[in-house]
Amino acid sequence: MPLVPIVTLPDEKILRQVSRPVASVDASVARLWDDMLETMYHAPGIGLAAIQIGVPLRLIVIDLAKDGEEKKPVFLANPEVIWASEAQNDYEEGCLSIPEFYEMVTRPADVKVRYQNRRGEPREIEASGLMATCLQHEIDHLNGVLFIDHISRLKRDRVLKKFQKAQKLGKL
Ligand code: GNR
Ligand code: NI
Repeated sequence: MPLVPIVTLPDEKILRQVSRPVASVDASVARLWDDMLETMYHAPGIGLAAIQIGVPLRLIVIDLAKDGEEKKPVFLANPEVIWASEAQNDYEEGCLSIPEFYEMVTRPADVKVRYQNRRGEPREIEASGLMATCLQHEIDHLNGVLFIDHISRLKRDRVLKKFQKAQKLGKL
């Protein structure tokens, strides 16, 4: 199973795309999920959206297992937030598409997400804590939204500029 390069800033042409739903969870989707999972584990990261490897489909993988714990990957197709709590939570977020940048983000503390699993069956998951944050972060990716869109404009513009400059200097 191949490791796939992760798309990073300043490549907003890819990262800002709105991904399209998968019509059916078939063998090609399973293969893509497996490539995403391997790429995510290698990075390492706790979640990955297909657009981060350049594929504009509404597919996510998440695995919150810590180093040395048994892996428990979750595969989600066409995920939708169907409920979000009023209560908010702050979490210091990072993103494999924005390497080495971390900032506090406020989001709903608890969410309910509807999706299709690896067999194409409809499922719902109610999540809190890091899982709730990660689900929202990944679903944002499917809509072309990055976590820096949830921080101040000053900080966002600063990080965008940094990546644009790094590319111009041949450092990306
Ligand atoms: O690996 C990741 N860690 C993380 C930490 C806090 C909030 C969100 C995340 S997701 C990120 C991987 C990633 O970029 N997924 O899109
Ligand atoms: Ni991300």
